[in-house]
Amino acid sequence: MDAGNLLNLKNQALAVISEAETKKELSELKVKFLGRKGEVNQLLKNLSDLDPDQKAQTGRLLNEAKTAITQALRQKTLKLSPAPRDWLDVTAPGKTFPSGHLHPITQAIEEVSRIFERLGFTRVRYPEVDWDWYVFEALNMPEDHPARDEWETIFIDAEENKKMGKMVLTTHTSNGQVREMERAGKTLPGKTPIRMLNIGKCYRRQQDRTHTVMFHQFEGLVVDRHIGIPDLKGTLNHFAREFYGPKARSRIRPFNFRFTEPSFEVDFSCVHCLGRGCRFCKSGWHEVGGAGLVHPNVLKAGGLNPKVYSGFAFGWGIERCYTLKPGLNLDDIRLLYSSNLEFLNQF
Ligand code: FA5
Repeated sequence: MDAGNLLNLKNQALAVISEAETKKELSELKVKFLGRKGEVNQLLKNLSDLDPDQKAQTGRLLNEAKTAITQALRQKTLKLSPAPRDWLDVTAPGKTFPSGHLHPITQAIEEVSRIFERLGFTRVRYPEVDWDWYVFEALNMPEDHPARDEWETIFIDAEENKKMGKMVLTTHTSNGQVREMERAGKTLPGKTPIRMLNIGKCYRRQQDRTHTVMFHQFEGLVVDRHIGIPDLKGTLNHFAREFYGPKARSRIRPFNFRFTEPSFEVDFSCVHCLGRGCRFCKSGWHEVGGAGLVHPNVLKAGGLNPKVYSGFAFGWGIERCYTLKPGLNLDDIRLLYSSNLEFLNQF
């Protein structure tokens, strides 16, 4: 065995390996050249017959041939293996793009509007920066009347108007009452009735778990001939059932507002215990706002004759009404305006 024979063996092996077309052929070639009784091993066994110089040189050449054949076999095996294809699962759900949603209070405003629209109320919006006249004076709260103190008003640094007084950020949506009477008087002379739903932002200098500086109210105003407390009570109960569920009820308690007579505080039954009293509500009821029959002085300020017309009005906080819904149990309304997406994404 000389170096030339070894080179031949190596070249012959590399040639047939490169021409092999199947994996089966390759495994046969592996046995033929590298197997226990294969050609390379046969030659290795014969090494002991050689003299020491030849032994070293032939051994090195044999190892080189063995390495080259092994590598050629590995490469050709890879070539004959089918390339892994990109996996496409046509049944997998598609990728959805994140999309936003309406703020929970906007959703609540929509829901409240739908409930009253079905009763024939028309949604309106009146200024959120308004004259003292519409916010207080026309509502039977003359300047310096102590009742004004409860409204923790934010005043605008603007020129005063002789008749209308100072400008304020509206403390309640009741500013829409006289504005609506004026509008109805102009556009429907002699044809009042009014069924108004005024929803807007309100502002007061208050901030704690149940109060925010900016909040929303919705104001209902109905004016017609022969409107009385049963009309108010029926409307309250209808809203309670539609907004909180068929078993919900409303309750009115005597109170004092300058612009309604008589005046009431309005409660809705607790959604958890339906008025029996539980850990969540204590008394069975939650207060949401005020209501009453429109005061004759307010009708007069709106240009309507109190001997002909009567009406009822109510005004509630949207945040307050919304947080009493079943399953919400939100004990700090400031979270609604915290821009905390982890919280808001739940709605
Ligand atoms: C009023 O604002 C009257 N205008 C309601 C009214 C209308 C009475 C028509 C009669 C006829 P009051 O100040 O109680 O009333 O506020 C009503 C509701 O607004 C409260 O019960 C509460 O739900 C909500 N509210 C008041 N202040 C805040 C505040 N700072 N943050 C959040 N909600 C508030």
